[in-house]
Amino acid sequence: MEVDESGFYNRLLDYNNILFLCHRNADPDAVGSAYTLAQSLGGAVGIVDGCNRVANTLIKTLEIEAIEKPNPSDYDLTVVVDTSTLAQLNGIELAEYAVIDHHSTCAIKDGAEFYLHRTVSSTAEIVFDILKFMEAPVMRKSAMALIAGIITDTGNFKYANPDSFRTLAEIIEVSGVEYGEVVDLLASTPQDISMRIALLKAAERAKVHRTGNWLIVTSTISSFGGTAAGILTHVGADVSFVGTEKDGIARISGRARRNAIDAGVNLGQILEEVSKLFHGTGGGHDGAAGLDVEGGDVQEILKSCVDVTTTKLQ
Ligand SMILES: [Mn+2]
Repeated sequence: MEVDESGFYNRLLDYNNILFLCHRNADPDAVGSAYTLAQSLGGAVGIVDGCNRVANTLIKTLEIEAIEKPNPSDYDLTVVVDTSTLAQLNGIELAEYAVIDHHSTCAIKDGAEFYLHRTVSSTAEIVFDILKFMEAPVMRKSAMALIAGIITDTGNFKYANPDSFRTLAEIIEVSGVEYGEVVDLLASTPQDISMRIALLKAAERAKVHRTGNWLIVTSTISSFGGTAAGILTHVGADVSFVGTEKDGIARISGRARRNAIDAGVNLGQILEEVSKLFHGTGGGHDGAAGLDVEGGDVQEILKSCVDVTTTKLQ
């Protein structure tokens, strides 16, 4: 059942013991949203399978308590946060669950008791709306976590819209947190050498596919696919796809520049479409998305990503 902010809050009041669960490789939007909900409504933050670098920095700096690999059956309700597919939860067994999400496609809501789904730029913005409805104070650490979620999910505001800025301004106003504090927190994330090597390899292996004046770039590395795809768009790609393969699972991260999005590229839809061709799962945002295929051939999937994207750019 679909609910709005007030419905979401009211339904949560029926449960005592709630787990706010983040997708695997949790990002600041997932962690910040789960943490703020847990603080304001009571409950625990769960991490299904690790965090990305920036989210780890957030957890350390704000001293956020998170349970690694929790068992949903230990809770009355699991609230799946910032997650659009069950695959992003590594197929974990969910008992009774609710969903709060902002991705353009959200398959996981189908099995939920209730869900709050808005296609805004971050889950953090929806969470802030819930706090407003509750007339709950926005505590300092929650405010920092929500702002971090907005900054990272909008790609440093590259994919932001007026509402992202408006919500950011409101959070700053009601919490007293300074924007620069959060920027400093995010900038303190260490860049480790294995990541820098991986990114340089992605650049070295880049293949350029030209269609008209559009450049679609593909590459492969062993990890940091999302970061690498972002870097490729910074150095000239309009759309980039980076494939990684681990434990028999082929994973593609895609990124698109604003001009490609304006020309009709929606990576969330494209990667969902391609994932279906290979019996996998995929989705995300216009400008940043991913897919997963068990036992898939990375090169074949990358080719399909380029083909489908090319048809959108005709
Ligand atoms: Mn998000």
